[in-house]
Amino acid sequence: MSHPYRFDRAISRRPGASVVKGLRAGGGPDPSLQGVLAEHAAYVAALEAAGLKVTLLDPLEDFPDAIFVEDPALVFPDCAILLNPGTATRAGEGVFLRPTLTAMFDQVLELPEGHADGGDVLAMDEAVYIGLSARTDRAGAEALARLLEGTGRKAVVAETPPSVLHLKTASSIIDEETILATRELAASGVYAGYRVLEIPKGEEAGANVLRVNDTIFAGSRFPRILELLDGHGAQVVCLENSEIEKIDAGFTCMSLRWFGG
Ligand code: CIR
Repeated sequence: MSHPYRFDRAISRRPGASVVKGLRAGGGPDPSLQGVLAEHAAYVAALEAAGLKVTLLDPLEDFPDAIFVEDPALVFPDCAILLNPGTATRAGEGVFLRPTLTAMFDQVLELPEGHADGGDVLAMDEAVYIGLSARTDRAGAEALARLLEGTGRKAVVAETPPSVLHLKTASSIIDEETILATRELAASGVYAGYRVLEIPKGEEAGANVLRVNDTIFAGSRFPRILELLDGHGAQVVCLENSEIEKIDAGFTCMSLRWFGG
């Protein structure tokens, strides 16, 4: 079985100049290219500092959102799954990930129908949660659940609050037993059986944090989340994401991570 946060390998993609035209749900200005490049480089450096060997792919200028490699694919120690992102401008990204995944994984499965974004998938040891969202439809979620079940994993399809982009925009893995989630998502009961740390009111935008080995990457502008994680005994790595955030980036979405052994 996979482990929810022990990783030694990652794939990430360098931003190209077109990244400033990335999608954003709430409108707003373009991020600065220099800012995105600096924040992305710091993120990759933090993955390396956490002990991961990072394969850095070249920019894809035709796909402004291609740095979010977690959306077109899912990876586990024993297999990768090419998904089908639920927004037209991102539909072609998987083609450019396939050669890397084929080189690195014995088995590369493919979503046979529907749409699903990796941002809607939160993988714990006991179950893989798949959120229904504007990007992940029921046909895609159920097809993905069947694929996961075929690899011996349990899959749970869940509703995601309508206001959030992805399931992991509103929830993150903290440890084997603990999930950080917005109050709204916690109240849905999807994570029943886990300890749920609720996001302090007003800091919902910081709900996407990334547990990597002994550390948790979190946004520097969410002091109450930082305090909550600190109180939980987590070793927090504070990262600046004020520019990448303008195109709705979180920390989980900028890499694919797995334990290769
Ligand atoms: C998008 O809207 O697709 C990108 N601008 C942001 C994707 C972020 N991905 C994620 O949270 N998994």
